[in-house]
Amino acid sequence: MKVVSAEFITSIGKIAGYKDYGMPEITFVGRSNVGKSSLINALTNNKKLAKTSSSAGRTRLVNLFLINQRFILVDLPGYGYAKAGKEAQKEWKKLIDGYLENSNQLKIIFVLVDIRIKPSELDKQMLNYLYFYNMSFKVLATKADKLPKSQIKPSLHKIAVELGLGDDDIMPVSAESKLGLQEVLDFIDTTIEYEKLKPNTTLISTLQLNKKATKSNFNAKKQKVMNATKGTATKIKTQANNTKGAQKVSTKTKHTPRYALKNRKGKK
Ligand SMILES: Nc1nc2c(ncn2[C@@H]2O[C@H](COP(=O)(O)OP(=O)(O)OP(=O)(O)O)[C@@H](O)[C@H]2O)c(=O)[nH]1
Ligand SMILES: [Mg+2]
Repeated sequence: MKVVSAEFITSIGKIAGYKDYGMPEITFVGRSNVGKSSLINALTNNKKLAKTSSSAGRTRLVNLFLINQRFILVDLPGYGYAKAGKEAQKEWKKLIDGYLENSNQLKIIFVLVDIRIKPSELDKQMLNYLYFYNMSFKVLATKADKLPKSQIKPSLHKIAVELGLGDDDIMPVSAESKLGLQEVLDFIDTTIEYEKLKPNTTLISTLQLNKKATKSNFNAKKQKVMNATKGTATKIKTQANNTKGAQKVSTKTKHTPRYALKNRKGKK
């Protein structure tokens, strides 16, 4: 399968906000910082789709992305980020569990583990949970580019033993080197019978309407700023022209939008 389009649908902060879009969902779980959001970006070839960070705890909401107008990739917050504090961890757990319990569209769960790190108790608990509820999953060993080629197989074996799986149940992937990405897409393809899926026209037109609305809001804001600064620019121009020996002021005076000034000031 080839990804030809990827768009952000929505973020959910409370599971009550979860909505069934009537399309297959493919979901990424794993400890914080393991590379879930980066993998979604690499699969869709769009570095800006999901927010990533070198520090753990970046994704705090359930984020949904519409792919090829036919299925949804779901980016979940990570688990096991101790520094986030007990309250935040509890909230994220509620959100992850709530999503797994509530989604009727969940077709595959990709459980991500770092290829260099022994799977944690939380990874094992996640797998037990998925076994218990008979959910389809596949383990992906991330950041494979961080290991020399010769160490990939032995590392996969160690992870498999730790998780009680066969070596073939784990696929190595890398958002950096792109290793395994086509295999992941093909796996999604065969599991959801991609060819048989029809585009969800209601969702697509809602997203297009939202996009248009955002664009026109932006244009209206821009116009307002231009109008507000117009007077100032003319005044400066007149003052400059009135000054003896003044250089000719270009009629293309650049306006600095007020919000840009505000932001810069705030950053100091
Ligand atoms: N070398 C390498 N680095 C990676 C790879 N995937 C992710 N990273 C890095 O790992 C860090 C965490 O990546 P994220 O994608 O934000 O991880 P996450 O699992 O979404 O983290 P949370 O949102 O906190 O749960 C970032 O610095 C990424 O650049 C990979 O395949 N190779
Ligand atoms: Mg993330």
